[in-house]
Amino acid sequence: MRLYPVWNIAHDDQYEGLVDALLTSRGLTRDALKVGPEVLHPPELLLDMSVAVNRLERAVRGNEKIVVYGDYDVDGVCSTAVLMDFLERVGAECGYLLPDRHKDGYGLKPPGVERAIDMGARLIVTVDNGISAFEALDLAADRGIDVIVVDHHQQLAELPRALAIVNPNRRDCEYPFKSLAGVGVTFKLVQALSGAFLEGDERRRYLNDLLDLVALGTVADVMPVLGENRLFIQRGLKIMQETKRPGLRQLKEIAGYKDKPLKTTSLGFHLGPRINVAGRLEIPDLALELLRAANDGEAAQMADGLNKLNARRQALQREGVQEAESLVGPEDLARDRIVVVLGEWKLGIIGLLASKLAEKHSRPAVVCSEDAGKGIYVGSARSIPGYDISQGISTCAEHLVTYGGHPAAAGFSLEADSFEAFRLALIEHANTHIRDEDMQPSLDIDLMLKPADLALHTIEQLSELEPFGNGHEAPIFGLHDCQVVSVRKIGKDGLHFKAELEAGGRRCAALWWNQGAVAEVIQPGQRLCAAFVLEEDTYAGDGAVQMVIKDMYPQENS
Ligand SMILES: [Mn+2]
Repeated sequence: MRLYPVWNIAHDDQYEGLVDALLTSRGLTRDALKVGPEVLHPPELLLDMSVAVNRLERAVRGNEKIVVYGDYDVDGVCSTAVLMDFLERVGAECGYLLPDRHKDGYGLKPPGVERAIDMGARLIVTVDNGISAFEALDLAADRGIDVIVVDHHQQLAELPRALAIVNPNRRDCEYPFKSLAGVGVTFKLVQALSGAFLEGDERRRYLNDLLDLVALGTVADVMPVLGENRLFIQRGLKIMQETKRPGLRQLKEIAGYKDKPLKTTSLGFHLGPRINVAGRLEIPDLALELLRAANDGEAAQMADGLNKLNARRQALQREGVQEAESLVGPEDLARDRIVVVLGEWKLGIIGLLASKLAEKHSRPAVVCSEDAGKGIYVGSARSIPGYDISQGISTCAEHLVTYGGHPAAAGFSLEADSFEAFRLALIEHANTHIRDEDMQPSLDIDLMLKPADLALHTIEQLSELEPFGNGHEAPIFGLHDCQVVSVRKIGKDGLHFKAELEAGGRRCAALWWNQGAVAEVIQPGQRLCAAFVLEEDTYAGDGAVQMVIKDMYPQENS
């Protein structure tokens, strides 16, 4: 039944105050978790901000056409929505373009510049992309079009040619918080620019009301829930609860949040995927149109369309995982420390397939698919802690056409003829750089809980630390000596595991999603070690709490 052979317990000793012990083991202070306006840095600390603001103000006042060029993922769509919202609000001549993942690929390219020029652009603003758009930006400069880059991706060796590059991650930018999403940087631009058009309470309210979009993009881009992002997410969740945007209202409703409070995870797992799916299977414009919808009637139709598309994505993903899985044999797993498969999948889901394979086999996974009819393969890779997949892939650069990414996730493209050489080179690299222990699934546990804290007061204390999310997850606790009182399966076909456990004289319900079979091998009276997240048991009510099990094993020597 044990899923993780290794439990990394950050705090294994007795503790006095639960919250203090948690903060210490995370290397955080109460100050670091503040969400007041004092955590915001002046937008002017971003290099080139004043150049960008002045040029945009001139364009708005002079009725010059501004074209916003975004991206096809949630962050890119939300960034575009935020800037368009402001430009329209102040009466600018403006329009937007989003790339089609299947036709255009990622980022602004020369044909994108041509399209903007065809729309009459005098000024292009790239949001959530642009830092590596060398060729496109050279073309724009040659054609006399100004470009403002608003991005958060790492710069490559050089900076592209642009009028202004607003990006906390350009090497010469000293902005103190580097983990803004694209939509976070876009918000900072609007914050600075709004000073020229709005004032006082009106400006403050306007900026505040943008935070629903900022929160959605930030969480979906898996940015840490720390620093400025904490404020964006905490405020953004509140704004979204009562959002004025028909699109977000309908999206919430179709995702099951009509009367249910939103959490960070709601954005990441329920709202985000329904926005993302537009660019994965069709075009991202469908998602942007939803966010920009003017009334509930049209928004409801659009949300319904995206919801259906998302169901199709889930089905495609299920089939894809099975098919990819069938290409991985036991002999491959015995020999190779990385999974590399080639098939015919929609490009929008290969990253999702790579994630599933990496998770299942506890090793990096690379999924390649042919870019229909072009003789080019496109690949997406996901890694495990301890192996930098982006670096691994770049050592195989001689076989590749394009590549880029982060230690945990990367993408690339190559000629069909180069695939076998690339595959062997990458496996060779992985086999020499991944250690046995890197492939052992491990679970990070914050601390060993006192049985007395198996209670509602713990949940109340933890609420002080919210919002949780990437970089600051809901705490996982460990507990020894849990005696099984009763055990059963619940849900359709007995899918889930449910038990009543007793520790230190306290009884507590335990629920383990998708692990119903474990109920067959556990008997009342047995003692267990459990790792779990503590939640309020809203089903039982009356202040009861429930352990949502992450892992568990029988305790033998006690
Ligand atoms: Mn982004």
